[in-house]
Amino acid sequence: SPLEAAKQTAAHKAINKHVENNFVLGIGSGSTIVYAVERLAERVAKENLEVVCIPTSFQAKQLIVKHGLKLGSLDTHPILDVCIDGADEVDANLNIIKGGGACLLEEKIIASCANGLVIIADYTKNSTKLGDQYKKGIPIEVVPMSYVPVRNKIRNTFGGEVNLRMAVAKAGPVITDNGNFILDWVNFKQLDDWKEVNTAIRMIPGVVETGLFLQMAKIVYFGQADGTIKEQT
Ligand code: DER
Repeated sequence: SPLEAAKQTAAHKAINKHVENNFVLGIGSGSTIVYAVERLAERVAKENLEVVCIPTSFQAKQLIVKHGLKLGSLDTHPILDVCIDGADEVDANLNIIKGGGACLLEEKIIASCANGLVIIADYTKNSTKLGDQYKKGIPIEVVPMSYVPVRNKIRNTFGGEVNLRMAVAKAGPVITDNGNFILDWVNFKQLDDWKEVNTAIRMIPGVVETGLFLQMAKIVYFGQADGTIKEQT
């Protein structure tokens, strides 16, 4: 499909351009990253590259192992050369919503340890203001016992609606790789400067992390349906 082709185009571009021998690279989560790991495995085999991959989720770890790539961790590699990851929406100021796959906590930690965060996405993620295109809300990871007061505080302070993310293949709420719940904050007011709101939300006791990756990416590759790539820096 054009969408899958767009994901693959962006993924291959990032791997071809941002991975060098002896690199330590963060591997993101989601569906677009699958194409990136496939291309990485090709390059490692063809060019006999030495790379260590640091996962941002159980899914990423499975991908790394499945493709026979070297698995590392922050214990042995606390500084990464690059982190490559997907996104749910990117605004005109390079503010990004991530967490559609409920992996935002480790994604943000790994991204923060990398010398550069490279985002790969299909054209549907290219937006002007957060919330224009992506309607599933800003994910917020919370400690399970706190989700009701946290939900109420966000709703009362910032407006919109806040929903506990329920699982599909499991009864009850989604449980993240770190044993937490995800709240999705929908119908929020679309802002230009998200820094203040993000900090205020993160200060609420019980909030672990938000899916707002503000000015963290150094470049975004948007794969297009016609096989070309749009870049945003
Ligand atoms: O959950 C996440 O943060 C993922 O990276 C998500 O933002 C991108 O998922 P996709 O590549 O399947 O669209």
